[in-house]
Amino acid sequence: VAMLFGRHTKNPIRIADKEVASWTYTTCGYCSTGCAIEVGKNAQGQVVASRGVGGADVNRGKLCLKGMFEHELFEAPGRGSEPLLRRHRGAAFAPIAWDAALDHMAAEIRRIQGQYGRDAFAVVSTGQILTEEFYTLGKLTRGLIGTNNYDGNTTLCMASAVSGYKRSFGADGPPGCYEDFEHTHCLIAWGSNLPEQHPIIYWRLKEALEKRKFPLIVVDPRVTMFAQFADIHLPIRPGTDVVLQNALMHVILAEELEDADYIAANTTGLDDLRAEVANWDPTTAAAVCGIDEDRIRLVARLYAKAPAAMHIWTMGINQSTHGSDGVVGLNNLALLTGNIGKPGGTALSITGQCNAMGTREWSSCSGLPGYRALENPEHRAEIGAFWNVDPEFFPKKRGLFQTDIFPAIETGQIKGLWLVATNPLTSMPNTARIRKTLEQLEFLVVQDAYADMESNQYAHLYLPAAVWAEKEGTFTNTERRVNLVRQVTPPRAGCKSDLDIFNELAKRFDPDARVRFPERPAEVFEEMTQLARGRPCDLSGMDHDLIERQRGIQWPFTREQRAGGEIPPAGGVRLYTTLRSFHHPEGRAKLIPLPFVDNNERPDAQYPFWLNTGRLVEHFHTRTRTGKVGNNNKFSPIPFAEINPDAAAELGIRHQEYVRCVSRRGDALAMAMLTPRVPRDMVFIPFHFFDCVNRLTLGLLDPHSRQPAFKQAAVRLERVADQGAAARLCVEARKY
Ligand SMILES: Nc1nc2c(c(=O)[nH]1)N[C@H]1C(S)=C(S)[C@@H](COP(=O)(O)OP(=O)(O)OC[C@H]3O[C@@H](n4cnc5c(=O)[nH]c(N)nc54)[C@H](O)[C@@H]3O)O[C@H]1N2
Ligand SMILES: Nc1nc2c(c(=O)[nH]1)N[C@H]1C(S)=C(S)[C@@H](COP(=O)(O)OP(=O)(O)OC[C@H]3O[C@@H](n4cnc5c(=O)[nH]c(N)nc54)[C@H](O)[C@@H]3O)O[C@H]1N2
Ligand code: SF4
Ligand SMILES: [Mo]
Repeated sequence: VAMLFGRHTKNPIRIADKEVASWTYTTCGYCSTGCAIEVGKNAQGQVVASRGVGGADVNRGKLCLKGMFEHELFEAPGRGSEPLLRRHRGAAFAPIAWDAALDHMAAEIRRIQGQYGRDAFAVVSTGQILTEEFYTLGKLTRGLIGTNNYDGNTTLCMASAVSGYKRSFGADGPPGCYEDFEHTHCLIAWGSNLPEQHPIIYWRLKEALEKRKFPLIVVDPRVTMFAQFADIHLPIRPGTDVVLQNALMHVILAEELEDADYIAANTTGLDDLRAEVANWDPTTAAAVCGIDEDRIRLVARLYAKAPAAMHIWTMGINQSTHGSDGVVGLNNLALLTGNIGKPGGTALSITGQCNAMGTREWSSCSGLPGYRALENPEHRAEIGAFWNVDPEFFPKKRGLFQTDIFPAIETGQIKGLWLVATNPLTSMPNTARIRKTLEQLEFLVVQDAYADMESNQYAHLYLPAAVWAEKEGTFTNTERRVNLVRQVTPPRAGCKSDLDIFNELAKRFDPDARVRFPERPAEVFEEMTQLARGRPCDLSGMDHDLIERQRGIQWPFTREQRAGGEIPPAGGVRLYTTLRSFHHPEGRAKLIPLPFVDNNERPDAQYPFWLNTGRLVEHFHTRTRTGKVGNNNKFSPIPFAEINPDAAAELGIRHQEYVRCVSRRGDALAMAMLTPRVPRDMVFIPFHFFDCVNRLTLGLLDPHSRQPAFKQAAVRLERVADQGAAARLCVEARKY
């Protein structure tokens, strides 16, 4: 036995000494968990290591495998090193100096706006740059360039959560926090694969569960890692979460399990909600959502009878034609049972990208900074005065969403596009269509840390940006915690920080410097604190140094709190903790009825499988970063499709053979991974790979949030006769 197990020699494993001479505090730039990281440099100034920060409340010293190797991305292959210009479509890129590049860009923006109107130039940004950069881009776009077609990739991601929070509570902003795990008595997780996508939030949950047992219920059509850890797994039929929510509310109201006092004091709309959910008795609902009726009753009782109960959710809810409704449904459930604003009682949207919150709060994408609205004349006047811009220059309502900007390029309404840190040629639904759309642009600028990202194939101008901790500034995480990214190393030679790029461009639109554009991130933050006062996302008590000392501070944290000597996180642990503190009239939240319309593309004889898409723990999005980090990429260097073994047997598809997946939009090759994780009528393909699953997706849009239903489409599977050719296509097509 000793020969078979354990080490064969007594030599201890030695971890190579990285000879770190100094550590710099920063915050992870991948997911929205918001882990505090220290990056180590050796005596020669080389970046050699990352480690979790022990004193940081979020991660308490831990990191997931993306954070652990994050320092490797500074020098990863594919980084840009100089601006590149293509004189005409199809021409090769040629280097161009920064000044000339930015002059050319400003001239092209002016030409397009002059020729076709101000809104013919669109800006699509991201959830992955610093808040100070978002704020500056917003000032440039709203205050100087003046296009209303300005949005972010967050429309692919958090738009439904934003929309749902606004409809229910009157404002955006997740009301809960990770600490709620320590107080809750029942947790329902909807369409979230927490152990893979937010490993450190999952670790916080698991720690809470080890101290005190409470039921964990996971709603997901796949048997994810999270579902495997759950007490109850509800394998819902894709796209029908709203039906399950209505049935849960039906049971709660029928059995009088609601919190009548809370409802009377804090909400409006109970009668209309009651009338709608009356239609959704568990028997009726079970036939639509595929969850056994007794299970529905059991879960409703567990949830409503718990002294404090919470929901968390991610893309299984948001990325749906009922995304916004699904969020409202979770808010309804929480309001009916008085589970908002109390420890362990909340509806906490788990955010996606590291700074998806920062863009919601400060980028002016859908409005004006500090959660202000273009539709509100006072907000326009206030920001106009503060920026020294004529308020009449601002549009009076928000322009196109990101998912409507691309069709507007097709129709010729938009002629120029600036992509900042987003890669739609891989991440949008139906990428063959996106390819044709990008081809139509008169001028496309790609501003990205990596020159080899796919959308750059269609760029006229490429601007190489600094990445992550080559810059300084803040990110806001899922629980509204503002944390600091300190500059660890200067921008790679030839690259500029996004902030510097925005500031340089601002000079070209405002030669007299009428509008102030501070150069240092800390000064930009200081300016933001002035606009934050009195807003829901008030962070006026914060500054960069205090944020670093506290290892992140949750908003709201006001100047008054700081002056009064309150130490963070005194301010913003939870929102809506007091009577009628919502943002709708009278401080009441709205209970909103949710009729269900089944409008997805669904499996049929020709395309018999549901196509489900999502992520893997080792990769981040379109792999511009994790694809280059050996310790991430090695786990899944090529695309694969999870297929149920019974379905595969019927089609004669063997494990690890290549298969062709076909939808009404196109086809894609992937390796078959036979697993009972997916039901017999479903295929799951991660979306990290270029020219793969998003060639197949349909992406019907949610009517409120305009977010695509990335997780519902129909496909068929075909055996591939020539396995060698398929392997070559799959392997060789991957750049990394
Ligand atoms: N490792 C890693 N972590 C990440 C990211 C990454 O790329 N890699 N990206 C970050 C970002 S931007 C985001 S948005 C988050 C996303 O985090 P998650 O939303 O947790 O990840 P996904 O894999 O997209 O989808 C979650 C689950 O939704 C399920 N689902 C599909 N259809 C339905 C449905 O109809 N109903 C329900 N209830 N569930 C359904 C899928 O089966 C899947 O398991 O992750 C963040 N964290
Ligand atoms: N089928 C399917 N498709 C999906 C999803 C799904 O679940 N299924 N999820 C959707 C979701 S939730 C999201 S969030 C999107 C993500 O979609 P994208 O935003 O298109 O994906 P990323 O790969 O994160 O693109 C970010 C880009 O920013 C660059 N970058 C990183 N840091 C910096 C920086 O500091 N400055 C600059 N200028 N560039 C930088 C990266 O190199 C990368 O090219 O994908 C969506 N697409
Ligand atoms: S959990 Fe998210 S924030 Fe934390 S180390 Fe991993 S990727 Fe970074
Ligand atoms: Mo996302």
